[in-house]
This record gives sequence, structure tokens and C-alpha cells, in this order.
Amino acid sequence: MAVKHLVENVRDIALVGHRAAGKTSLADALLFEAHAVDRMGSVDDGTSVADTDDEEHKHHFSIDTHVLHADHDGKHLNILDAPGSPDFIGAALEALAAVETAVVVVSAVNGVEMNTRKMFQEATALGLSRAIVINKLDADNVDLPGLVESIQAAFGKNCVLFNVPDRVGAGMRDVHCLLDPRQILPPSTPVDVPKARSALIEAVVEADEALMEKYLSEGHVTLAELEADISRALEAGTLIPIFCASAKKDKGVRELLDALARYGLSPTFARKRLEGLQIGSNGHAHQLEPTEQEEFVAQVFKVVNDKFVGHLSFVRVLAGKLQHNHNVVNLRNGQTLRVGHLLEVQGKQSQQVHDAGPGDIVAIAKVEGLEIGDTIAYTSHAPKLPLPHFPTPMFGLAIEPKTRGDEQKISVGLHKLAAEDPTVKVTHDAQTHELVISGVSQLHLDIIRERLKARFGVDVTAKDPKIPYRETIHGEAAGEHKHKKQTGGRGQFAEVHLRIYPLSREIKTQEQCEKEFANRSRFEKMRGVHYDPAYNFAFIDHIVGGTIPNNFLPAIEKGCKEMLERGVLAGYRVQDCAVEVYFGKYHDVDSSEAAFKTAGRLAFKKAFLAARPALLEPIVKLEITAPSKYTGAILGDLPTRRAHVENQDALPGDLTVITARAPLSEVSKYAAQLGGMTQGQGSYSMELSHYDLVPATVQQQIVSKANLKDDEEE
Ligand SMILES: Nc1nc2c(ncn2[C@@H]2O[C@H](COP(=O)(O)OP(=O)(O)OP(=O)(O)O)[C@@H](O)[C@H]2O)c(=O)[nH]1
Ligand SMILES: [Mg+2]
Repeated sequence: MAVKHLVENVRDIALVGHRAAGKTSLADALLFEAHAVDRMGSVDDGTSVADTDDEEHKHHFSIDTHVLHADHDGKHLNILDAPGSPDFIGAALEALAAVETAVVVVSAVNGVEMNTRKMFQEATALGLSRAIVINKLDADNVDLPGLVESIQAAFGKNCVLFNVPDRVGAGMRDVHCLLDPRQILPPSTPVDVPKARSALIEAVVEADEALMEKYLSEGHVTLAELEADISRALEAGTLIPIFCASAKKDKGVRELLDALARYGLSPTFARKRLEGLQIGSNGHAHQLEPTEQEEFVAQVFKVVNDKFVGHLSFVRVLAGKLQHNHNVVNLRNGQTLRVGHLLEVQGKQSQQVHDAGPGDIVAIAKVEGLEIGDTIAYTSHAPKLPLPHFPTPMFGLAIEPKTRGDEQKISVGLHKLAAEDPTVKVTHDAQTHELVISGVSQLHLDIIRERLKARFGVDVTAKDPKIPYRETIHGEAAGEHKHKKQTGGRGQFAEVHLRIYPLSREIKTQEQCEKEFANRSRFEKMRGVHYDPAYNFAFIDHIVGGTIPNNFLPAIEKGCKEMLERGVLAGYRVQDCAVEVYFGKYHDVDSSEAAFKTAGRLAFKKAFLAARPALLEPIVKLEITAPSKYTGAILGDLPTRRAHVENQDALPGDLTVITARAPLSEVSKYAAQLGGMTQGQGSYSMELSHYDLVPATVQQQIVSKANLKDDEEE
């Protein structure tokens, strides 16, 4: 069967931008104009072809990237409608990873917003061709020249009007292309037309030296010459066309469709992205080419568990041809997978196709084991495509079932949802014993919880995750415990005497531990030491004269390790200490491993509490970026969070980067706080730096809150 679309005739486009700019409305209008649907969908009445999810209908915003397609003017357009809320940035980045062109939609009412900038920057960093749509030009009080100016201030002078509306506001009827000098524009046109036209022409000729020379010497170029150079200018980035539209009133949509079909970059421009990727075995390897004749290589950019269709993995084909009923290799793990059905997806609808060529975006149905970013190919010597970059989720919530016994269902549900969203991580904190989900923001995780309920039928409560404090000691101390119980038949008896010491954090291995600490110069008759790097803990057997039989020492060690995991002061993991067991008593009949474990545990606890115990807290490194006008507010606030500012730098675009270190407990909600201080324009990254002592007053609060139960003797 022949490939449906020639590579040259495919256009892969992502609609991105700030929340509510009208991306989904524009997608619906584009489909309507291309006759891909009979009726124009509307987000407001829930008939959008793109926003199809229950949660999207409920909240009236997009959450996922929706995959759409339309044929126009002999071209096949794959249109990815991305959500604009920064909370769902993962989905928007998925979309950008699969296309050649980013269409950044700006609302004429709100102008350039935070996520407009973010998406433009991401598209630029990926080397995509960019276009801008000013939407909602039918609204009242629109200042088009002012909007163009602010777009140029944010993204550069190569952002130029490609077409202009006859007028703005409710009376807007159509848009006129600025390319053709013969076109007479109505006097109501709200921009200086000759100036706008020159700016457009200059942006086009800038990508072509010969044409530029002609333009400079002769003062004009022909329409045909300009048209021939537009794709080149788009690729070079000398031209970032601004299109005017009202998606809702279906104005300027047809013209946008025409321009995308005509001038938009085809998947042959993916060559840039494939640069340096070799295919073939040693000696016969060659540069991977985005052609139909090439060996097949594709990348998964989105996965979804659809209520009706089941598991779908969306792939963008980069080279060669993917055929249905064919095996592919997942290059991440070498696994061979059987691709059965291939689907071309239109929102909720889908249609089977037999194959997919370069640039095609199709869904592989019912194949588990594919993750976002995976490269699939026919042969294992194909190159792995670079992984799309997603931000590390920093907003955590500890999840608990509302109904007991739902734990398993919750864990399964959350892992499935996390597989669909690269900015969701699910972790079981071994230390705090909590199931923690991390996401981008409160809203992001609220949606995840809604979906958990809707799709998996489980209700959860969420609270702030516990801060993973650690416990340690500053001094040395001894502790002993006699465990004695006489309950009917055989009794229990064990007595353990031990000493506890701080252990340097520099020690990392058994060898180092023996050399620097647990040796005969310190413990004269030492019989052995076990070092555990996970806790930086050493267990030293210094029993002399058999006061405790050898076979009970492992039980004592186990007892101590239980306390390491459980914590002594406030229930947090213990680290950086050594235990020396030096004396004990046993009973021929009543002593048992269980008795020695208990005695070991309780002796450890007594010694620990006497050895000047202290809490350590995680300190994180923060890198905060925000417009410079907020620097003062941010710097003023940081010290109130026990943070130390380390550096401050200026970035282009009047941004400032601040580096600081702060205790995690003080900045676990920093996303919301920073958002408040910067009107949503600040962003930050956070990573663990080290553990440090908790100030005494804070320690007291944590310990009294923890209020640990007394350890009963078993
Ligand atoms: N007046 C006017 N309103 C519009 C236009 N386009 C969209 N809207 C309205 O703007 C609101 C948001 O539209 P959407 O299409 O959902 O915007 P979006 O960019 O997809 O939003 P997110 O996906 O949540 O980022 C809706 O109420 C639309 O009816 C337009 O051209 N003119
Ligand atoms: Mg939308």
C-alpha cells in the first residue's frame, strides 16, 4: 500500500501559548475551514473536536495535547492543540517534541503573557520554525500596533505582520495578506500598511543574500520571488510571521490555513533534528534521513489510556515507514513489540491506517511498554532520538485512601496516570512511609486526583508530604537493656550493653570504616565490624569472653537497624553513628534471637537518647528566574525562609536569576509563594543540596509534634 502523503506535503504544527488565548477554538476553526468537520466545534458549548475529556469540559480549559488532522490544498496537516496553563506544561512540551512548526497563539485582549514567553522560548530552543497568531481581534478595545510592538519587544524584530484585519473589534470582516503590493487595503486597516509591508519583505529577503541585494539595489522584489523564499526565511528564523485572527468568528482562519499549507515547513526540515544520528551497523552507517526510503525510526511523544479505545501510544515518524502488523524494537530496553493496529486520531474519533511515513503522527493501539520519549525502530542498530526535556515536578502531596483497602488500586491508578504525564512522579517514600505524588502545581495535582476518582473509582485525601528529616548524634554514650519475661512456659532473656559513637560522614565504605574508625587501636579486642553505607552505620562486635554467644549477635544488629529505620527522636531515619556491643548476659534455655533483638533495640534507643541526639534537615538549592522588577521582593522574602542567597545574575530580556540555599521545609510551597510575588511570572528549579542541623527551636517543635509512642517490649 502506498504512503498516503508525500513527505513534502505533510505539515506538523503545534498550537501553543498562554491559557485561554484561543488555541482550541482556533483548532476547531481550522478543522472546519479545511472541511475536516461539518460543524465548527466550540469550547464554550462542549462541542469542541479537540477538548474532549470530561475534566476539560468541566473546567473549560485544555489539559492534554489533542491530536487532530486536516487536508487542505493538497497538504496534510497534523495539528496538535496544546494546553496553555503552565500547570500542564508537560503536555505542551510533548506537542513541541513532535512538530516542525510552533504556532504561538496570543490573545489580543491580554497580549504577551507568561506562558506565551515560555512556549516561544521552548520552541526556539528546539530549533522549530515559529509563527504567531494574534487571536480575539474581534474583541473591544484592541490596539493592534501596540500588540505588535510588545511582541517585538519580547521576541525580536523578526516578528512581523503577515496579514492585517480590515478593522478590529466586532466589525472585523476579513484579513489581507501584506505580501502582494497590488492588494488595496481598506482605509480602516488599523496599522501603517507601507511600513508593515516593508518589515515583512525585509524579514523574507534576509534569508536570501541574492534577493536581499536585489531588494537593496532596486528597491523592490516580485511577489513570486518573495513567495519562493518564505519557507527558507521560516527555517532560518529571519521571518516569524504574525497572523491576525478571530477564531470564534472564523476570521483569518482560512488565510492561516492557506499559509501553513503553502509555506509551512515539511518534515524534510526534521533533518536539523536528526543531525549526527547514524543508522546502520558498523562500517555501513549513514546519516539518518527524513525520507520514506530510509529505515523506519519514530518517537513516542504521548501516551494515553483512553476510556474507549484503551492504551494508545502516539508516535511521530521521523524516517522510513511504519507498517501495521509489524514488529518494532523499543530502543530504550531492546524489547520487541508487536504493532497491530495503527490509528489516525481526530480528537475522540480514530480511523485505522495501514502505514505511516515521515512526519506522520499516528497512535499505536493496545501496546503496553512504550513510554514518552521512547524511540522505536525496525532494527536495533537505529539511533536513539534525543529525549524531550521536561521539568522536574516540585509540588508534592502525600496521598492516603479515603477508604481502607484502596491502597493497591490507588498505586496502580497513579502509576498509570504518571505514565501519561511526564511531569507527574509517584514515589513511595521509604523513610516517611508515604505515597507521594509530585506535579507542577496544586491545580495540576487536583486534576490528577479528579482523574484518579473518575477513571479508577478511588477517592484520596492529600496532605503536605512529610519532610524527610534525619536523626543523628553529637556525643558518645552507653546504653544497656535487660529483656526478661516469664510468661507461662519458656521465658525470654537477653541483656545487651553497648556504646554509641558519631561516625564521620566522610566514611563511605567498609574499608574506610575499618581504617579510620572501627579498628583494634580503638576497640582493642574487636572481633568484627559490619558497615552499612545506606545509613553510614557501623556495627562493631567487641564481645570478650563469650558473654553473648556468637549466634545472637546478628539479632542484636537487626534490633539496632530497626531503630535506624524507625528513628528514635521523632520518627526519622538515623544516620552517621556506630554501635559497639561490648558486654551482655544470656540464659541457656530462655535466650532467643527475638529476645536479643529486643534488647539490642532498646539498648540502642537509650544510648542514642543520651548521646546528644539532633535532627538534620534537607537543604535544597534554588535557582529562581523572574523579571528584574521583582528581584527586590524575592530577595526580601528569602531570608524569612531561612534561605541564604548565593548569587544574582542578569539574563537577556530583563530577567534576573537568583541562586540560594534554603531548608526544604521552608520552601516546599515556594511555587505558590513565588507566583504571588511575581504575578505568575517567576519560575524556579530546586534540587537537594545536603543535610544540615535543624536549629534547636525548630527541633523542639518537630520532636514534640512527633510524639512517638513508647516502645513496648515485645
Ligand atoms: N472574543 C473571542 N473569544 C474567543 C476567541 N477565541 C476563543 N475565544 C474564547 O476564549 C475562551 C478560551 O478559548 P479556548 O479556545 O479554550 O482557549 P485555549 O487557548 O485553548 O485555552 P487553554 O487550552 O486552556 O489554554 C473561550 O471562552 C473561547 O470562546 C476569539 O477569537 N474571540
Ligand atoms: Mg485549549
